[in-house]
Amino acid sequence: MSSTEPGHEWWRSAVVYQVYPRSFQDSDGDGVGDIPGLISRIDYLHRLGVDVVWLSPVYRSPHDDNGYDISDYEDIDPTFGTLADVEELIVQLHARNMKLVMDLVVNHTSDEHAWFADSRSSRDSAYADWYMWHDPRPGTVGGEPGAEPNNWGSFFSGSAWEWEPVRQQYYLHLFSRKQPDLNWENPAVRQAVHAMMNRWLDRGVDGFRMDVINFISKDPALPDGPVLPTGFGDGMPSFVSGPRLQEYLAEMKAAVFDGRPADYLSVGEMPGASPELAARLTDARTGQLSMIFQFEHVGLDQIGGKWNVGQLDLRDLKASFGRWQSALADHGWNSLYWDNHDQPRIVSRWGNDREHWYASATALATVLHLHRGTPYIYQGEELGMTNVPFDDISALRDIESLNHYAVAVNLLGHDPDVVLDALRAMGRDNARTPMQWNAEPGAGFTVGTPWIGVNPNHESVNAAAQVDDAGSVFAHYQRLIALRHSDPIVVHGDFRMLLPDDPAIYAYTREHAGQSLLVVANLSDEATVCDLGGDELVLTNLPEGAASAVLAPWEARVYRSARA
Ligand code: TEU
Repeated sequence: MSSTEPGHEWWRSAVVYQVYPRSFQDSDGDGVGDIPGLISRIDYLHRLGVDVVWLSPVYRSPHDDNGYDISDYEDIDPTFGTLADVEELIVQLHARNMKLVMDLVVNHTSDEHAWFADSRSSRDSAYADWYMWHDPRPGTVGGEPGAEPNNWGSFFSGSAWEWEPVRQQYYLHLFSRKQPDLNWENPAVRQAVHAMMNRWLDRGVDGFRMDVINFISKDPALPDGPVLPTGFGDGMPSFVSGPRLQEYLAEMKAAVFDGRPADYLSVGEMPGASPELAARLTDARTGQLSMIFQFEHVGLDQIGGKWNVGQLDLRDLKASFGRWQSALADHGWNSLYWDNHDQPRIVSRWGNDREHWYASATALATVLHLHRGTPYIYQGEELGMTNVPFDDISALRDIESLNHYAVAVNLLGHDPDVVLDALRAMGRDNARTPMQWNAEPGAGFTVGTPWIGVNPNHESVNAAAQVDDAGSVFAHYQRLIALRHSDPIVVHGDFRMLLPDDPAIYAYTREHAGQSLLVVANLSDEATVCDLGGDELVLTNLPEGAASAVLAPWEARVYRSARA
C-alpha cells in the first residue's frame, strides 16, 4: 500500500544527493567528517535544489571498509556523532521539505558485530546459523591452502573464505575478512533485518539504499567458479541475483514498507543485474523496489577487469543506456548516476578535466539528468571535482586499492608504477578525498589533519568560487534540477535515442503531452556540425554559441518543441 497512485510517487521527480560522511564536513577538527558537519551544510544542499540526501553508513563500525562493515545497526559511530544528531538531521531536512535515505548494508556485517562474535564461538550457539559457515573440502585439513570450501576470490583480493579455528569451519566473506556474509536462508536473519529497518523508518527516515542487495541469495551448492587471472574463481554466477532474491525482497516489502501511509524510496545496488530483472523488480504495479543501481555503463571502459581500463566508445554508452531506457519504459524505473563513492570522478573519466573541464562536466551532467529516471549526484560532482594525482601508494586509504597493490606488486611482482597508474584511474579514493568547500589548506572541510589528503586543485575547484557564479558547474546543476522540478516532461516523458552510430554526439528526445524536449550534446574535444534543433532553447552550458549549427567541444543544448 502506498499513499500515491503507482507511477507518481515523490521519488520519481526527486534528485538525490549522496553524502559520504567521512569526507563531507568535519565539525570537531578530528579530520573526519561527521553528522553535525553535514547539518551545517544543509543550506548548501537546499540551495543546489536536491530533494533527498542519501547518507553512506554512519552506524557503529571498526571502519575496515569505511563503515560498510557494521558492528551495530542500531547505533551511530562516535566518529560521526550520535543518534540524537541523526534525529536532528531528519528534523532539519524535513523542515526544508527534504528527505533522508539511509544506507542498508545487510549482505554482510562486521566481524565485530555481536551476532558474529556469538556465531564464531561455537556450532551450537544462538547465532550459529546466521552466517555462511562451511567445512573444509573433503580430504583436506582446514586452514591449509586449498582446503577452502570453493575457489571463490574476494572482491578485496585473496580467498573469499576465512578459517575460524574455534569453530573449525570456514566463513564466507565476499568483501574483506572483516565483512562476513549473513546467511539469508535463515528466516531469523531476515526477521532481524526487517525489524531493524522498521525501527529506522519509525525514527523518520524516508528510505534505504541497499548495498549489494542482489548478492543476498547464494546458490546453496556454492560451486567453484571459472578461474580468473588472479588465480581465484569467479563466484558471481552463483550469487549475483540468486534464486531467492525476488522472494526475499517481496518478503521485505511486506514486512517493512507495505501498510505504511507514506511512499519510501528503496534503491537496490545490483552489480551484474540485467535490465529484465530490473524491469520486474521496479514494476510500478507489482515490483519490490523503487529502482536499482545497475553497473552496465560503468563497466564499459573496462577491458580486462576493473584495473585494466581503456577508452570509452560513446556508441557503447548510448547502446547501453538506450537498452535500459527501453527495458524499463513501460512500468519500470531507472536510477541515473555517473559517480558514487566507488567510482572515479566522471569529469576525469569520460570528460576532459584539462582543456574542457567546465564544458565537459556540464555536458555530461546534462546528458545524464534528462534521461527518464531518478538522478543521483555524488558530493562534489556538482562542483566538477576531479580525480586525484596520488603520487604514492602511501596517499591511498581504500582497502580495495591497498590490497590490490599488495597482491599485484608484492606477490605477483607487477611494476609498481603501472599498478599505481591503474589505481589513479579507477581507485575508489578518487571519490573520497574531502569535499572542496574553499581554497583554504583544509579545503574548508576540516581545521585539523584530514584523514585523506585534499586534492591540490581545491585552490581553484571549490564551492566558494562557484555558488554565486551563474557560469559555474554548480549553477548548471542547479538549472538541471530546477528543470526537472518545473517540467513534467523530464519526469514522465517517453525516451527515444537519436543518432546511435554517431561517435561524438549524444542526442535523444523526451515526449509528453504534446511537447517534446530534445537533448543534444557533443561529448568530444572536436567541434562538430549538428543540424538537430527545436523551437525554443531552454538550457545550454555554453550560451555564447547557442545560435550556431556547430556544436563546440562539449557543448550541450536542450530544446523544447510542440510535437508535430
Ligand atoms: O559496493 C559493491 C560493489 O560491488 C563494488 O562497487 C565495490 O565497491 C568494488 O568497487 C568492487 O570492485 C558496495 C559499496 O558501495 C562499497 O563501498 C563496499 O565496499 C561494498 O559494497 C561492500 O559493502
